Amino acid sequence: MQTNLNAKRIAVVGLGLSGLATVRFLLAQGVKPVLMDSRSKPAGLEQIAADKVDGIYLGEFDANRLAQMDMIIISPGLATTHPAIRFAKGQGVEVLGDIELFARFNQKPVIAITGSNGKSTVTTLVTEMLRQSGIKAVAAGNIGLPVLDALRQQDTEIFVLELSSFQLDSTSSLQSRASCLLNVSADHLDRYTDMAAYTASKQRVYQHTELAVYNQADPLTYPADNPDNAVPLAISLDNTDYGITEVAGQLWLNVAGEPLLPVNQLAITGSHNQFNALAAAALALSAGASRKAIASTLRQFTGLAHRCQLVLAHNGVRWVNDSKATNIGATLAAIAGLRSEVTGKLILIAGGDAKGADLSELRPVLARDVSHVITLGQDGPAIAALHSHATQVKDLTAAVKQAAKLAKNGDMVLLSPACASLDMFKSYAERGELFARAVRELKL
Ligand code: UMA
Ligand code: ADP
Repeated sequence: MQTNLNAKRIAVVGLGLSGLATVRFLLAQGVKPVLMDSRSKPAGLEQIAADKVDGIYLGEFDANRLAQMDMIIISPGLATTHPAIRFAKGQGVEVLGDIELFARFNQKPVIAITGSNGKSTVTTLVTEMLRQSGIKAVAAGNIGLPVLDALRQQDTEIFVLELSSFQLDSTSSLQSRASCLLNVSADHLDRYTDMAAYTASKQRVYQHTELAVYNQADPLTYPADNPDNAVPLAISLDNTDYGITEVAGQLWLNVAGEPLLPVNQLAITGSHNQFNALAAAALALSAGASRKAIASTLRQFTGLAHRCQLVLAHNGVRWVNDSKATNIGATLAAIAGLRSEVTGKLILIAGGDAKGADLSELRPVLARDVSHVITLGQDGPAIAALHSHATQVKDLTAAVKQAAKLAKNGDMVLLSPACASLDMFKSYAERGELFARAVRELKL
């Protein structure tokens, strides 16, 4: 379904990475959009020549101006429930996101991946499995490359899209060869009214798909509504077709009912990553990847930066950067995956912006598996209150120094914040880099 954009008055609302890509796309289509951003100086605005567009409006959104549009293309960082957007919608203005626009112009097959955690890992794995099979695959969406920039790459054979709940909220006609909801755990509850609303948003990934890959161990991922009669495919570590099986006393990844490779040959660690590997294999296989390429990718891929990454082993202490753990589910997975590898104490550094989550879900695991918690950021005190050995510090450098005082031979210090970084850092990546630098300085 293509939309004729030319005769339309279009506003691009939000001028971040995806908003700017949308503007570039519209200009290439011969459309002169109106641009709006609630910030007074959105970074990157200088990339747009003011005379090429139909006006740039910064600061509070003008609902009446929005209501004069035919179409609003809204950025994922802005809720579709924003009062000015809601008002315009009520006046009959069409509101959609960059993924929806992509869907209306894209002609290539799509694999769509969402979930509270593991999206980037699975998206990267699927893309690499396809590439190693000789298929020109491009990863785009929440992983970083805006989909409308990706659309310009003419020789792409398949798009592997990482989709956030925010992106799914403003998408309605994306067709996919296969899609996957990896897991649902509390996240973004500062934007959704409750878990049911957040889950419903994640479930949208199954809307128009041929193969619905879900997590058998997580009922919230079961395709609830299946309008296009998608084939459901269950994945879990104890599933017989896509799971872990024993072959001659050794554990193997079983893919489509046949052993693919021994678990100890996987380059990524932790049971959550075994699940990610199985989900990626199912998705890649559905898009034509070979079993050989799937196995070789899984042998080579050592994981993305800032996800349970070993920064330093020094004086018998291992320092692990899991800065990408921006919600409780990710931190629980990191602790579950790493605890058995630690002979001594596990010291956790956590805290930041919890995005409205109920942090008390961490309490039993902290009590059982973590010896000391060092907390920082706006929701640090709430985490500190969950543990009898907790220290609140002013910043990450102080956290590393405090951990160095506590850690002994055999211990692990894990940065896995269970919170977004934005109260103290530009991004989770900046937080992880600062942690790694502070840790390496301990050796000097
Ligand atoms: N903002 C305003 N006013 C505006 C527009 C945006 O204050 O008028 C704020 C937003 O609230 C947000 C920030 O600016 O804090 C960026 O928002 P955006 O919608 O402009 O974001 P983009 O730069 O376009 O980046 C988005 C995704 N970001 C979000 O959804 C918040 C990126 O995912 C994605 O890589 C990019 O599009 C390309 O597709 C990042 C992310 O944090 C990694 N995603 C969240 C997550 O993974 O938890 C959902
Ligand atoms: P996302 O893109 O969804 O944020 P990532 O692959 O970047 O996911 O991983 C983010 C965090 O979630 C990391 O801290 C990682 O250790 C954890 N994680 C990865 N896969 C899973 C999973 N399947 N279940 C729970 N946690 C996971």
